[in-house]
Amino acid sequence: MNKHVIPQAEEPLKQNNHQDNHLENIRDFEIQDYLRLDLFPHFMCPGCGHGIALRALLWAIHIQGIDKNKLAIVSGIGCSGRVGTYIDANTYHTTHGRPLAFATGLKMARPDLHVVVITGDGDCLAIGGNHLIHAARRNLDITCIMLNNEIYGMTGGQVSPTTPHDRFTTTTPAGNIEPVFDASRLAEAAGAGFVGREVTIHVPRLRDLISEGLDYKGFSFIEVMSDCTEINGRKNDLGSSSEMVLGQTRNMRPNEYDNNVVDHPFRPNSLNTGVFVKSDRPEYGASYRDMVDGIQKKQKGH
Ligand SMILES: Cc1ncc(C[n+]2csc(CCOP(=O)(O)OP(=O)(O)O)c2C)c(N)n1
Ligand code: SF4
Ligand SMILES: [Mg+2]
Repeated sequence: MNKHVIPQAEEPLKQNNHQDNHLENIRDFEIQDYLRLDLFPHFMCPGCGHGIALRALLWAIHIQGIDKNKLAIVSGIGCSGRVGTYIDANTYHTTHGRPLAFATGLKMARPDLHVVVITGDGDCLAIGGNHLIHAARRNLDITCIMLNNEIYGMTGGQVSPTTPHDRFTTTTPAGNIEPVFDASRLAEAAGAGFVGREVTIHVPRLRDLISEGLDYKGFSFIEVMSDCTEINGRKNDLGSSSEMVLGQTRNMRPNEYDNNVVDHPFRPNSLNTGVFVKSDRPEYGASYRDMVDGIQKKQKGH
């Protein structure tokens, strides 16, 4: 497709008929159909979890049967943000911390597009934290994929709001003493209609979580526990990339085991996985359009 042309506005999105061919779509997924292969080789370090998350996202897009001409990927700055530029769709690589603000404008102007934000823990929770809170509060129909590698990867490994206690970073040379921000609980408290978390080691579970988030009509926040092998891993002796990915299973507990999780200081029972919230809150774009319709009818004297 021509990546520079954004199609004209049409009716707001309608439900996909994806349910019927769900299984077929799982099987016939070919990742290269969704990538800008002319940009390869990509920038990611070997073993980086962001690549696994990208695969899961593209697979979910395929399962949902989303037309690439109707897909807008909005990303911020960071290794996470650069991931979006490899997707063969309408891509919008914005400024650090602001992809949700750009995505909000885009979705309001073009309700016919599926708008997906790819952001990082620094991008979304530090400089962009305010935008996350308000995007969740409004419940506009955007899917936000936050790649949480617990570090500022792109800029060489500074501490982020999700860096675990005692972790060494370039800005915490004696170990991090700040408590950890729980992004999913923050999004939930702010009102996000759909919230879920998954690890990259379980690709089918991650794919299905993202797929459910894409299908949700409202603000869906999906926290992907990713790994920065090169910076975070090396500095903290976390082992090879496969050891880091396997380590995710030690820290995570599926949601259904909620009553049986092992407490961990600064991560008390909170890093479970699965769908945490799926509500029927009104979607902001639809409410806004209804309001405008009402005003216009009144002005016309109906
Ligand atoms: C306004 C502004 N401030 C700071 C930066 C520098 N900067 C670029 S990426 C980044 C952090 C990225 O971390 P994260 O969002 O977690 O993404 P990751 O690289 O870990 O995937 C920072 C601070 C910038 N580009 N713009
Ligand atoms: S620096 Fe870290 S986050 Fe960035 S590509 Fe390398 S491993 Fe991934
Ligand atoms: Mg990060």
